[in-house]
Amino acid sequence: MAETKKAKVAKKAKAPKLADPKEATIDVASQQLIARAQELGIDTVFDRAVSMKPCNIGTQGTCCKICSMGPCRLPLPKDGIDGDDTRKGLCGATANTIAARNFIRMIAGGASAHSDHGRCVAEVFMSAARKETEAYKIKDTEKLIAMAPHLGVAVTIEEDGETKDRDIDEIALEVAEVAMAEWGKPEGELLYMKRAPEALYDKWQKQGVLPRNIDREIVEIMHRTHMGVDQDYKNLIKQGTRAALADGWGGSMLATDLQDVLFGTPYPLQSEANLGIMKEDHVNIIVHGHEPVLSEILVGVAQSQEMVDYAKEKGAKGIQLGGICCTANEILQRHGIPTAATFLQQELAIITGACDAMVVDIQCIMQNLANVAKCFHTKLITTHPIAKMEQDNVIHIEFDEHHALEDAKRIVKMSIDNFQNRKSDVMIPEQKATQIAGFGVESIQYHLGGTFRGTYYTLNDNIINGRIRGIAGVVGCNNARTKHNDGHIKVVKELIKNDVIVLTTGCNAIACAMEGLLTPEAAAVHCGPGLAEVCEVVGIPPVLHLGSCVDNSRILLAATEVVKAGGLGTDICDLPVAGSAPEWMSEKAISIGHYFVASGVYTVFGVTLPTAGAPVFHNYLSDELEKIYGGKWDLEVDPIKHAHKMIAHIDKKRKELGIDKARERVLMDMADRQALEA
Ligand code: BF8
Repeated sequence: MAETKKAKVAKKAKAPKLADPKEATIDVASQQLIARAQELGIDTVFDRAVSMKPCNIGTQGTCCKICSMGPCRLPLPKDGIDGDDTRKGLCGATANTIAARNFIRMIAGGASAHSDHGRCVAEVFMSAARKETEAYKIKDTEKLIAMAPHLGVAVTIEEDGETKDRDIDEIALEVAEVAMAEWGKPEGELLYMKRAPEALYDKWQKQGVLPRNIDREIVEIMHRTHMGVDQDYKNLIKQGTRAALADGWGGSMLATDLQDVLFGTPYPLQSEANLGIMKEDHVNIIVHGHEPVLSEILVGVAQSQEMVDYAKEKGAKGIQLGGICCTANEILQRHGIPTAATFLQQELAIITGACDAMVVDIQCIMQNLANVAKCFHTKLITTHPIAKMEQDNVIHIEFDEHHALEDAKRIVKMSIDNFQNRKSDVMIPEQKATQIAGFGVESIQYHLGGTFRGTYYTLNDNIINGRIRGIAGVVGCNNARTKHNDGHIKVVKELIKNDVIVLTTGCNAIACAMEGLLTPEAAAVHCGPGLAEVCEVVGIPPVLHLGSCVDNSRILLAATEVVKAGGLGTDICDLPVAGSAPEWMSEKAISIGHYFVASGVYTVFGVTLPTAGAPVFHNYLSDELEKIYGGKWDLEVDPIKHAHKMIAHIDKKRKELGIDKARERVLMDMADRQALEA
């Protein structure tokens, strides 16, 4: 019988729209697994991005839902605004007020995520300093001694007219106490703000944006954006600036430093990246999230002979650990544990059918993991008291630093026991790439510092002579509204092709690793002649992996070191540098973007910015903030134009510094040189 029109319509309505794998991602491994998921009838974020469209008003930043008279929606009129902007909510809130409130609430979300992560590390640090736990010990005393003075903690004492080194345990305890106080001290300002170049610190002081403590600035955002409080977009963003600075130069920087002291400061090492790192004949344990406090212990336990033997007893050849998101970056940079996936590939790791356990902590964890895990044998284990899931197949093993080893052993054993329960065929893609990771402020100094001066002298010299045109910080997430990794890779390749060295963190770093850009060999293939020469001489990749998203603080400090080394101005905003997040999606990215801008960096985002519905506020974020801090926000969706906006800014700064001519000379060919010599 012929299908009726009604039945046809109903059938069409029911059939979910599916993503075209080749349109969804540039990564072949991901394309294969998206297709596999579709064959198995399992939806992934790529399919959901096709079937659910984003709200047009929300993306403009002009939907106000902070009270129950709304949501008040203030989209831009189709023909734009001619004359006065008369749009207002029920209370009279303008589009600028609404967009600014939403924007700084995103900063509050992002800053609190980074900073609460930092607090958790500080608590573990405190336990280690008090010797309350066997699992954690102060590992890097050199870094402890380097960070202590920035917190006002003395590393020497005067005794009998002599200067003596203080006891390291005493220093650790005092550092722990002072650091913990940074979250909630009743008066003063964040101590790390003085680590910035003096000119920048003075600017912040003059503007009145020095954060008082980390928590207060976030709470004040929630207060100011409550119904009927702050109704001036300039004043609102000023508070956003305080909170963002409290993130970058506070919570995140403390997280990075304390993690380095506890777990070791990263130095370059070799590893691999992409889903091809999983092994069919091994127990695959994937750790995912952000805080390294559990994953650090898991690494040790999974590599212990006891557990490897146990895995062999159960029929596996060994244990393969892999990471997703920033937990991946943390254990990669300190232990060389391979990276399995970026943010958007998390469901795909389970779709391989070979993921025996996925252990998650906090941030960037999709709730749909539980639904995908249900279709396979995968044990999905949540470990953090603030991050549970409602689905009943999720196991919660709450991790506590006081019984860290027992928790880690339980998790690893459970994963091994699950190896024999694999139900379906395993499909692990072949793709994986070699990566060199583990760079930081200290190792850049080692590789690109002066032999005698021990500073960033050689890096500066190469910038001044034009071999390196400038420095870009390219960071941030994936976003399912744009082709996975496409923006990341195009932006980075265009930058290095134009002799701009790239510092990377977060999911951009993972994308670059998957593309093979984190190897010294990539320089000869992808870089302009100046950068290629430097990379070859020094033996570094043109894209330096600086770690997780809290490690964006390493970029701030690297920029500060460049200022200190001299010859390139007196402030971060004088440097030929630019920032970028080509595929951002999280509130943390907005907080990071804003602390970069307020630290003097021209910062370009891809995809979208939630300010389009309030052009006056948007312009304030770019042009007006530049007048105050020297940094500005920008949006550019096209990756090549995006990179060229950054390069244009770098060239503008070179010109202001009077070093633009040097670069022209460097790029002269042999004939030009001979003509010059003649
Ligand atoms: O903190 S880059 S998707 S993993 S938020 Fe998340 Fe974004 Fe990845 Fe690291 Ni950062």
